[in-house]
Amino acid sequence: MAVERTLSIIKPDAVKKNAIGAILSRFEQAGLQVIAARMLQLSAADAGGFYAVHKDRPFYGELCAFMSSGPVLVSVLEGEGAIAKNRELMGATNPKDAAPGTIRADFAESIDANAVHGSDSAETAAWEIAYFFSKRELCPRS
Ligand code: RTP
Ligand code: MG
Repeated sequence: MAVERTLSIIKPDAVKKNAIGAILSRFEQAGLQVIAARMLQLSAADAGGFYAVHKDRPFYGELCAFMSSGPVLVSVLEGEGAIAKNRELMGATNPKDAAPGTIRADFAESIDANAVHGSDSAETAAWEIAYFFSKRELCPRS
């Protein structure tokens, strides 16, 4: 399987719960490496740009308000099949549907406050990584 990179966000609800370390540990235990990370407070415009793909969806306004409601941790995860592996670790979008042992099953409150974001394709991952990080901020091990 190819080595990939994916963009992860630990969302405001999980940051408020002090779960950053617990969530990053799950990525590392699954063989993914954190090759970039930054804590930041998104503005509503930052969140709106990031989730522009959803701009016509009914939940867009709430999503942008939630994502800018408190600090987040954005990171880049690298590893074999990183995009699908991260989505698997995250679990379903709605925590009610998330498999036991997934991050959303264990840390998410609701479909809105669902603890984590992960890129959904290689194309999206490249765009999302560039939204937050410059090339020189990516620190692969080799
Ligand atoms: P994410 O982009 O945050 O990783 O989540 P996802 O791929 O699992 O879900 P996506 O369809 O991309 O939706 C982005 C975020 O919007 C909120 N959402 N609300 N009320 C609703 O029906 C609804 N659907 C989606 C969720 O917080 C989701 O994570
Ligand atoms: Mg998505």
